[in-house]
Parts: sequence; C-alpha cells; structure tokens
Amino acid sequence: MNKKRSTELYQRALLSIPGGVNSPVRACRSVGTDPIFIRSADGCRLFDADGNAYIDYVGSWGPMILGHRHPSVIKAISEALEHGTSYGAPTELEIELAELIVQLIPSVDMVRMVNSGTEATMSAIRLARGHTGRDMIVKFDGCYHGHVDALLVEAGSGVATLQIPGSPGVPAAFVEHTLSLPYNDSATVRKVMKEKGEQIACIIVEPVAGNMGLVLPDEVFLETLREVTQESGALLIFDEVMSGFRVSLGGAQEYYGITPDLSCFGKIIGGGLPVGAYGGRRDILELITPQRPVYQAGTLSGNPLAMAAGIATLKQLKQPGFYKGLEEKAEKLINGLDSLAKNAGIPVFCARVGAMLGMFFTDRPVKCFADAKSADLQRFSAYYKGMLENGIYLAPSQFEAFFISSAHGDNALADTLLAAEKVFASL
Ligand code: HOZ
Repeated sequence: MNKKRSTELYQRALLSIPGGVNSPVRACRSVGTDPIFIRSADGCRLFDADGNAYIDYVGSWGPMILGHRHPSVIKAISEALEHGTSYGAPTELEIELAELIVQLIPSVDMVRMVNSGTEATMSAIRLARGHTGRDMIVKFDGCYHGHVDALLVEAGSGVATLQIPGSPGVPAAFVEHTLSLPYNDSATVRKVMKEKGEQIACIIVEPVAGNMGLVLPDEVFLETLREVTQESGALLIFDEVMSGFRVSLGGAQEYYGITPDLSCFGKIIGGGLPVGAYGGRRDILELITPQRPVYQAGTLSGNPLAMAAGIATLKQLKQPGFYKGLEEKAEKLINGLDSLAKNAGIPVFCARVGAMLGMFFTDRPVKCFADAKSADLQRFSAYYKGMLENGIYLAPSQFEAFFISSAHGDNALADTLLAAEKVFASL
C-alpha cells in the first residue's frame, strides 16, 4: 500500500501540530504505525491522501451513523450555509434540535447545546455540584468523559491507550474530590455510597463503556447506580456521548430502562459537525445561567450549520426500522469476526450493543478496566496493521469501540470478514 503522501503530510504536521495530530489516539502510536491522512469519504468508505480506499469502522469516532456525506445531511448543511455560518445569537434551528432531543429522550425535559462531549460532561458536573451543594464526584475506571481535569483519573480512551495514569497539568487539588471505582462493581459502589453518599454530588458513568474497548454494563450495575443516588440525594449522570442515539433511538437509558437525572450527548447529535449537549430534569436545568447562577456559556454553541446537520441526522434515525436494520448488520459482523477468530485459534472476547461493537484479544470475559488491560495489545497491533493493509479502517487502539453505519452494505461486510479471515490466519 502506497503511503508516500500520508508520510509527507505527517512529517509536515509534526512541525506545527503537537504530535502531528489534534487528538492523541489518531496518531496511531500504540499500534506502532504513522497516521493515514484522509482526503475524503463517502458512505462507509474513507479515501486517503494516496488514493487508498478503506471500509470505515471509526465513523469519526461515532457520529457517522448514516455513513459519510449522507444526502439529507449534506443538503441541510448546504441550506444553512446559504444563510450564514455563525451569529452568536439564537436561531430557530437550535429550538428544533432541542425539541427533537426532548422528544426522543424521555429523561430530558430541557437541553443546553455546547460544542463537544468534553464541554457537556464538564458542564453537567458543575450543574450537579451547583444543584446538590456537594463537591465529591464518583466516576469509573476506564470510562472517559473527555479531557475534563477532574475526570482524567483512571480514564479510558487516549489516557488508557498511552498507558498514563492521568495527566501532568492537573493539580492534585482538582482531583481530590474525584473517586474512581471499578466498572460493574456494584458492591463497591454500595459500600462507598454508604460511607460517603451525603458528600457525593453525582455519579457519572458511560452506561455502555466505549472508551476501554466496548464493555457492557451487567444486569444490576446501572440499577444499583440509580438506587444509591436516589437514596443519597446525588445525581446520576449518563454520559451518552457515544451511546446516545447509537445503541437505540433513546440511547442506553432506553435500552436498559434506567432514567438518569442528567445526560450528556455529542457525536451523533451533530451529524459530523462539532456539537455536545447536556440535558435532564427541568428543575435542575433551570439552575443554569441566565435563569439562575450555575454558569456556562459558549460563543459557537448552537452553531447553525451544526444544528442543521444534527436535525437532519436525527430525522433519519426516526425512520421506522432504522435501528433494526443497523443491528442486523452489526450482529452479522460481530458473529462473523468471533467465529473466524475462533476457527483460527485466536482467543477473542466480542461484545455488541446496537451498532456499537468491540473485540478484545483475550480468553476471558471483559467486564471492567482491569480485564480490558489484560488483553494482548501486541496481537491487537498486528491485527490493526493487517486489517489496514487489507483496506479496513479500525480505531488504532484496543481501548476503543468500533461502529457500523447504515451505509455499510452486504459487500462491505463480506469484504471485512474476508480481510479478517486472512489477518487472523497470519497472527
Ligand atoms: N477520544 C476519542 C475517542 N474515544 C477521539 C479520539 C481521536 O479523535 O483521536
């Protein structure tokens, strides 16, 4: 595979951008390769600067549930563009997207738009602290909620990929109110909440963990979180930046039947443009400025192009049968990968919920961060590189999920399984 142009671009990027990238995982360091530079995308395919084509299972890390350049999304952005790009003033588009989210997520009475998932979780934490008058927060090992200082403790995604414990630049005082507990460990959650529950402002969790690879909640974990927060007066925050509108139309909260107090969204609600949002109970959301004093603001929040892309995307997702079709593809792919790996004698642990998928190179079930970290990272690197050589674009880390879109057709799935069979045989 020719990578000449990508290599040149990477060398150039290294001179003006730290690490040559604007987000660390995409630098591909943990898998021992250099990043591929993308020139364009269409449907389920990416095309790089050297003209190579790939079947894409990153989907811009989640947003591209309709595939790239979906006609209705492109049309909506083009129409919004005719009017202007940013006003820093209210528009009808913001109301329309907020109304759609309120309509589709029953726990959300009101929603505030921001520009990224990080902003959403940071603002939701502040709101929970403002609402409860408490400082301490509980998160879970291996969950990643963006690069918020207080949430980088034992975090997943890039922090896990780079195998660093947290980050320099985060003062100890900023994390002294953060407790990080093992995911899916309901007994520890109960114990901690019994001892400290009255000091806890909130529990924040990825209801489907997608930043330590894909780790699903067990039958009682989310229920336990709901129960202990209700008992202690803490708020339950679901970080649905990844799972929202992906595992089902109503997100993980609908799929597992648990109602959080606050939810964070991002990725899909922006249809591929930069959007985040946090929402939930009206009595809590009304504490935000300018109504009441919990401060949060943003110049580009509610950007008209991003709102238009989000509205067009959510309208497509509402079409009858959309998720059924997507799940069928996802099921076919994960079952195929699982049996091909096993036939080749490669132990893997596969998981799927909706159109979110994961595969760990391990012979044991993965239920928490410690399990995820025991996966064979060298084997993952070899798999990643082999798949890329065979035209399959995966997230370059064992600690990330992978995504399928409605644009992944039968041929793309068959080609992916053919590539996987070849690569598994070589591992
Ligand atoms: N942290 C995101 C994935 N969980 C994005 C990584 C990237 O864009 O490089």
